Amino acid sequence: MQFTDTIYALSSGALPAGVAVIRVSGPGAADALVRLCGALPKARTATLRTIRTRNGEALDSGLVLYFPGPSSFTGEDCCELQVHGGRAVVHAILDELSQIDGFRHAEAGEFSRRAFQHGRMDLVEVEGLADLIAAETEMQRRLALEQAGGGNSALYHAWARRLTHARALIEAELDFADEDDIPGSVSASIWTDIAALWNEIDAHVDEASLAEIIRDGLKIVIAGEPNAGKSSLLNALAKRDIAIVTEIAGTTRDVLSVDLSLAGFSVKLYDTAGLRETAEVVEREGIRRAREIIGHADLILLLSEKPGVFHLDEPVAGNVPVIRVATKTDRPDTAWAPADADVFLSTKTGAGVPDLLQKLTAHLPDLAGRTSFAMPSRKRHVDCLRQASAALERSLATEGLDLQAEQLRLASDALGRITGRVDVENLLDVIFSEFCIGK
Ligand SMILES: Nc1nc2c(ncn2[C@@H]2O[C@H](COP(=O)(O)OP(=O)(O)OP(=O)(O)O)[C@@H](O)[C@H]2O)c(=O)[nH]1
Ligand SMILES: [Mg+2]
Repeated sequence: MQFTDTIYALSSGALPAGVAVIRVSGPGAADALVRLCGALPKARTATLRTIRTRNGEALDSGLVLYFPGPSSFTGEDCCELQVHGGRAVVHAILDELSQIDGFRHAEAGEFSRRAFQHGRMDLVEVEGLADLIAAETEMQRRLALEQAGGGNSALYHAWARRLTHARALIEAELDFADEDDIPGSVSASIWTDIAALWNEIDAHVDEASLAEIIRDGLKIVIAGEPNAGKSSLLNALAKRDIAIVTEIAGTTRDVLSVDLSLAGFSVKLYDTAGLRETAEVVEREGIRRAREIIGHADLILLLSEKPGVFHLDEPVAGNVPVIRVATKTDRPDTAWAPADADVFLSTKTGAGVPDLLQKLTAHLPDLAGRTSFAMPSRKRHVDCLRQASAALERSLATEGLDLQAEQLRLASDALGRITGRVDVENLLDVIFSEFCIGK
């Protein structure tokens, strides 16, 4: 695909900044450099130049780079201007670019979209790049980097190649079925591999929940009776006064949440309304919301200020761990025995908070020693992988080579949709709109 217009945008972060990077891509990129900075600099070499208006007035000086297509980020001729990150400097340069015929400001994600359309990145890599830009924790970075660097794509391509091989063998067998000297069932050997592939895809899909925890964070819900000290704990862990704390039982009504980073993982911590029977309308709605979020928790911190009342009426999925937390242990009037709770803490003195953090960390996925982070990180991937898996299952259960081959083709198409080799036009707007301008 050939674009006739040239796009430009500020690709670095908010102004003012030490340096701002303005990116240009399209057929006019080289001409723009000559017009703004004099002769075209050597390809892919940072060169110090004065950037001028067409009347010769200096706007700034900075490093300019020229990346001739097709081996550039977008696959087109590109250039980058690394200038002083002042608002007026950047606006003056963007304004100068806007005066050039065929030039326009880029839309969100448009550089990446051009890269995809010129075959420089596939869809999984594009999504990985969006995640890498958004990554806030170490694990998110590793997950996104694997994907942006082509780790997942390589896996899907390898699977697609195995399917192509299998389909070729079946075609051969169908073509020569009438000839007696062709040994029967050339294709028999492929079904062992298809069964193995089916298992591999299912094992890969099983990792989606891990990827979800890495990407979206582990959901930890603080629950318990009114006044147990739930909001105080949220504030203590967040190290900020997020939730209102009072001595009145029933203070918290809405579900509040805060994002924390714990041992490289993203954690979403929720504070909820204290659970009790009440006729008060607002509090009842708060308790309904609390129950709802408890139902979605990956881990529950059940708080109580006195022994013997760790009680949760809510249905909790069988495998969701519940940590019993004794609160307000600084108060001399309550006697706790070691077996009464899993963690003993006081947000007033800070005692027990490190122990709680340690126990939380123990519930995070163990990724030590893991070398590959190729996991399906989006629902879109999981949906396609499930379709591929279902088609493989049908191929193994179906009688008749041509019907089986048709199922293998469906599996292959489903894999192709993940990377964007197969009909994804309708998806592109959704995927690229996740990007900000300049990416
Ligand atoms: N002594 C002592 N008091 C605490 C501690 N933690 C909380 N409190 C007090 O207990 C009261 C209730 O605290 P909150 O954090 O609002 O309790 P909550 O569980 O969020 O209460 P609801 O939102 O009403 O369900 C407040 O007066 C806090 O100051 C603690 O570690 N020690
Ligand atoms: Mg509260």
